[in-house]
Amino acid sequence: MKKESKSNAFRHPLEKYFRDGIKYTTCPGCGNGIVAQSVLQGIEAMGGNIDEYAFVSGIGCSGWIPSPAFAGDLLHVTHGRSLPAATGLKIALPRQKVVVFQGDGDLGAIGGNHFIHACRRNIDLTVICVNNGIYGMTGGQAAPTTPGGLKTATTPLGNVERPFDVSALAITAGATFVARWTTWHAAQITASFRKAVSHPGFAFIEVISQCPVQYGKVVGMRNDPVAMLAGYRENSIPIAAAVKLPESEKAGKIVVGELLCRPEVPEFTRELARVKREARSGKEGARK
Ligand SMILES: Cc1ncc(C[n+]2csc(CCOP(=O)(O)OP(=O)(O)O)c2C)c(N)n1
Repeated sequence: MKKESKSNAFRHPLEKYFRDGIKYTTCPGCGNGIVAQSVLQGIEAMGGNIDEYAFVSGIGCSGWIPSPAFAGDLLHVTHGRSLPAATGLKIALPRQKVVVFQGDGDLGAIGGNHFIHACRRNIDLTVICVNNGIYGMTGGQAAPTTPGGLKTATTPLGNVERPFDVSALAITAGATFVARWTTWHAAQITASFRKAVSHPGFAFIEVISQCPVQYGKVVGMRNDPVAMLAGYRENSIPIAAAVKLPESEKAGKIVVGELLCRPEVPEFTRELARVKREARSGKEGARK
């Protein structure tokens, strides 16, 4: 980890988690900065030792949240493949806290198959899906999370597909910790992140996040992150209230909160270690 600067000049309290000389790259108003800060606040609150973590990301704007800026171990891999890379890393270094950043396209489209199987295995990873509802980095094409009817670069007449609910998909596929927030809920993201990295299994946090440039352009909020954040505040309902509401009142709303927590389900790398121990102690031979 980097040494703390001795200069008297004002330093951002989280600057120590960034590599020297690297400029953080986002469009103005992008939600990635809020996601980065929320996660680093969680790391700070848990003792601030970034060497305990390994960060993995794929290709897309969200891939630049940890890489190359965070002053910790980083893997920046091909589009959609962060979960296979993170799985290998976790198996090789089971004590490392492995944190994966994925866009909704990276996770739900090209990486969709990897996602459902990582959930099913219940491998101890923390996955943060920055869901901006579009392909941000490549010019605003429709993603599997793009709302029906939306006119995007690839759906000029309106999107005829229905979107994935990525948190519901995570729950159905077998993830054992699932939370959904928006970038309006920075403190709640931090709290969920702390819980997720301590959770013994596949922990998934969906963060609905503003892309003022691409998504903003197609919904009439071009370059207006403040309006997008205000929309998240007005349209969010906590899960405790949402379960009592009829479906008709939830239409167009974002249900936020901790959606699932099942720490009792066996975790993949621990099960793998158990099977290896049993094999070494001769139990495998006994089964033959
Ligand atoms: C194999 C492969 N297919 C397609 C691409 C082009 N590509 C790069 S990023 C991206 C999608 C980005 O969208 P998302 O994952 O939602 O992330 P965002 O940029 O919105 O954060 C695509 C299609 C690629 N780099 N590699």
